[in-house]
Amino acid sequence: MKLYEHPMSSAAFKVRALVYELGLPVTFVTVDMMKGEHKAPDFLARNPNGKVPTLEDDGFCLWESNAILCYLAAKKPESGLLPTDARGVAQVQQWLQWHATTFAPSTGEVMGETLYAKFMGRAKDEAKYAAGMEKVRRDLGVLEKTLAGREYLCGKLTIADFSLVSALLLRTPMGVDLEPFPHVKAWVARMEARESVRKSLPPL
Ligand SMILES: N[C@@H](CCC(=O)N[C@@H](CS)C(=O)NCC(=O)O)C(=O)O
Repeated sequence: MKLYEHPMSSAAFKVRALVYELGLPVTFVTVDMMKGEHKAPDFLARNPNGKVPTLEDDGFCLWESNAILCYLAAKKPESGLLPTDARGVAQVQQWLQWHATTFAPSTGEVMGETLYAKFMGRAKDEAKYAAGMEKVRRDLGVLEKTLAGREYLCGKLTIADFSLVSALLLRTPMGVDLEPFPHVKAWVARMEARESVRKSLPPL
């Protein structure tokens, strides 16, 4: 299997971490986004969105990081990272969809006005940053309530934890303070203590 990715992509990070966690035979291929490799015809043939991460497994191409997490975890059912009982699988899906529809967009707004603005050499839009940060705090409140009294989002470790924690890895340059959210802070520390996660952290 090949994973087309980029070291600074939080969407790619979670897939790298799961690959290490499961010990799967996956070759990482860095896509040079500065050179526009993700918009080249050969890449678009694998993923018409022109985005990383994209997985290729013996001619089968898959995109959307959360779908890739499901695919990889399904290859190792004994890991328990993707439950198979009705409630377990639905709960994991709940968090994956909340990530895609809610948490990734709000953290993305904050990332856009900090790291990406800096990277693109443009000024930070303070109003957009403040609006994004308000949404991030709202979402951290949801995670805080969930993680009170449990170690992982679904009780035990699942791919949902890998997916959601990815949005908080660059929290320092994003200016996100976890002090008011002690349960979230402890969960992030728990995830970052895993070798698979440490090996995948963005090079900052
Ligand atoms: N929802 C997608 C998001 C993928 C995504 O936005 N990837 C970014 C890097 S983090 C990208 O490739 N951006 C290039 C572009 O939009 O042109 C996922 O979870 O895989």
